Amino acid sequence: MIDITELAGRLGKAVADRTAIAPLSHGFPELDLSTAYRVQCALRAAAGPLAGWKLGLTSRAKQVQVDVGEPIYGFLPAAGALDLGEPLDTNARIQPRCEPEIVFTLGRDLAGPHVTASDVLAASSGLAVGIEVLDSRYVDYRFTTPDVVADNTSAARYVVGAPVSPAGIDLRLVGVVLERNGRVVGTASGAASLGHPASAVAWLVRALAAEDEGLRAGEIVLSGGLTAAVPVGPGDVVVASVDRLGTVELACR
Ligand code: 0L1
Ligand code: MG
Repeated sequence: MIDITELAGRLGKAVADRTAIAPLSHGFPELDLSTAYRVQCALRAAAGPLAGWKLGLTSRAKQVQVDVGEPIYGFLPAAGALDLGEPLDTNARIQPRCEPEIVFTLGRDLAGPHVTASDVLAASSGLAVGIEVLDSRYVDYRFTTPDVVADNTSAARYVVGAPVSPAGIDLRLVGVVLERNGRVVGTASGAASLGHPASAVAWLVRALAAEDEGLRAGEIVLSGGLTAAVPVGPGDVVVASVDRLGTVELACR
């Protein structure tokens, strides 16, 4: 029988030791998706105040990169936020990677099993460009879907730009550019995330509804990496730009 607390403890120890571990599924081949979300839930209970949620693997580029073919979700602890201009300490991480995100801010609560992309847009008070820093606790980012769900979808840190009004922006069509040290390393459009980033958020709300949970006013949602994530190390500077939403820069030390 799987001990949820013990598995959450292994992942927490990997963070504390800054040392990647073997996928949990190697020792526990019976680890399934619902058990993995219970492990993630145990991590959430220990993570302090929540800033919001994140989608993972909503774009083909991301699914191909880690060879996992379905969307997943995780949580964003408030303590994971990087302020604008605050550098990422890569020595505090195991194997950090950065990816560009379209970030929603909820203007009101949103929950329920039938929520649509239109509902998400109507409930959102702002959109912003963000950079998510991933840091898989598994060696070389090799994992099964339950493994990565248990590991809170590789979430580590995130930085979010100033929000703009969603009015009049067709998120499917906005262009996305990811640069590292002045070179373009990824491009996409908003449609890369499940056809529409708001559809990705609607998927999240429906998934949370199955657990009697939902989004709260003021929470943010990272709607899913739009390009493959790029590895970063000391001295790197990553810039994510999204048409109509702006640009965010993250320096690494
Ligand atoms: O936020 C994401 O799309 C990442 C989900 C987990 C897979 C990965 O580590 O790249
Ligand atoms: Mg992401």
